[in-house]
Amino acid sequence: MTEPTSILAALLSHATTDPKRPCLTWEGQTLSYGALLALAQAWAGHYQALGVQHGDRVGLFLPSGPAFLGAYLGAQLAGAATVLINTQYRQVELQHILADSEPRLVVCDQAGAEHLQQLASPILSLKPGATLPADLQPALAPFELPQAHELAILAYTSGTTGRAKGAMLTHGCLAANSAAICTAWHWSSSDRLLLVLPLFHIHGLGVGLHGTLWAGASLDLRPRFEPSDVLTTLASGTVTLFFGVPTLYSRLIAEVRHHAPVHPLPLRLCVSGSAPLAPQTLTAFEQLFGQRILERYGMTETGMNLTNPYLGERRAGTVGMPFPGQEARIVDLQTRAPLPDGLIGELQVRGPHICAGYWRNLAATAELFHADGWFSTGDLGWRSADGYYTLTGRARELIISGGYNIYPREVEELLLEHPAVAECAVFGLPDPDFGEQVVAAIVPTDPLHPPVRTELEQFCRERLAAYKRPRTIHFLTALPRNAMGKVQKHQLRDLLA
Ligand code: MLC
Ligand code: AMP
Repeated sequence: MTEPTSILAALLSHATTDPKRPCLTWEGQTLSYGALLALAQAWAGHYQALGVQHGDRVGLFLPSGPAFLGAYLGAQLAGAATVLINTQYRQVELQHILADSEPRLVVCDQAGAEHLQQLASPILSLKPGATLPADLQPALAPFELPQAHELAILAYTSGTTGRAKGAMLTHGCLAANSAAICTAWHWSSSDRLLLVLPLFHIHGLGVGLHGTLWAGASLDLRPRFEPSDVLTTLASGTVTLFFGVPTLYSRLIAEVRHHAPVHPLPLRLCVSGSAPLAPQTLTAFEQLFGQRILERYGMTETGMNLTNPYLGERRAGTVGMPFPGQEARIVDLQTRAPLPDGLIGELQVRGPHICAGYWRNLAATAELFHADGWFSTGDLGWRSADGYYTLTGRARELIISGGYNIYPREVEELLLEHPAVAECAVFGLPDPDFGEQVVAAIVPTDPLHPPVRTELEQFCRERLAAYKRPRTIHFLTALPRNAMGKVQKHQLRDLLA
């Protein structure tokens, strides 16, 4: 049998051969493969009736749930690409993403509608708890499955300029990544995944949802991460897989330390990614739960790139080796020539999982997507003689807090809009819960009357996702700069750590 060329084709195949097979459990309700396909078809018909055409974009500003799945898969079935929008995004992010992607419409819930109101895009607002629009319209024409080269998702990921770029994920690259993940992790139709991560980022969507649909497996989907609920479910024997960012694992460890004793969890596999997993977390989790977490490495532009082995040594502090069918190498930062094992350089990856470039941004695409197929990740690391990759840092400035990426420049640009801020530098410092936290050093316009911290906090919160606001603010008389005038963030980090 030939492999499906899209996640939709995989869904269609499972829904046709075994329509009653359970696919999704949400708040006590189970949706079968057949029911999920019917939901996607109803959404696709509605989009068609609203004028969504092949090649259009549809924005999704929705929390997890069946409505997300229907709206997402339905848009693709109608021939449109979906623009993923984190529900925490506010003015600054929303304005940019909507102006850049020009969606035909944005699907949201009522909370989301409030934030979208002043923005130009037409919205389709769902009633609370609804999985479909109230005024559902029937389809006008039959649907065709998308082709591999067509755009499935625009996933916005920030850059050094502070302006997020839309990674163009095609149906083919998403399918190739799911196939590789399922092979590497032995994901089969008998698996059941507990998923508490949001669906608007590649971890929850591209790994969790797509892997499930690819394998014909099932998903226990939750609206959010509640440590005690997760532990109860993991201990119940009803799921076989769990995926998390490192913060989830350290919070689970903290949770049981209050409620001993603990028994080994009856799971097949726990996976961590999106941020570095501290070896101490890996060890503590294994001691408490009898599960050695498998750490993997991914990126919005590529999906999953490197993984510790399912069988074989899961080496602490490393992110393993390329997934099947993919390549990786370490290159010199300046010359981009490949480096021998053991030397630190920039990680590049290549394979059918790499996205098609950045939406309407040829310059940024040319900088990172090379003609010979290699993609420069911006992550630094080295390869051991036996093939394991270790990440050591990043070539570009980036703070990862609880698995969310924060580009300092975006926060700096916003702070500088505040009249009381003359200069500022934003950087990351270690945080016991989130791995890293956002810290701002600010030179006030009037040194005798520095701005009130809570006011700055509110200023950020209204304009950017709440997780991006500085947790700690220091007021300084000047920022340390080098001879070229460039702010020395490492000095600030040492000074303020
Ligand atoms: C929430 N808050 C955060 C935060 N998450 N602050 C900093 N960093 C974070 N990650 C803040 C909120 O703004 C709020 O502040 C307060 O914490 C409580 O909010 P909450 O919603 O109740 O938080 P919680 O449920 O505890 O969320 C923590 C979390 C969540 C770890 C579960 O952040 C999360 O789901 N992270 C995963 C993100 C993810 O999926 N990343 C993958 C990207 S893809 P206040 O003050 O407003 O109350 C990728 C590629 C790859 O990276 O390889 O996977
Ligand atoms: P995003 O742009 O949100 O997709 O985040 C991708 C970035 O997350 C990568 O470039 C890495 O810096 C980081 N990342 C993902 N997985 C890991 C991991 N296992 N260890 C360290 N960093 C990771």
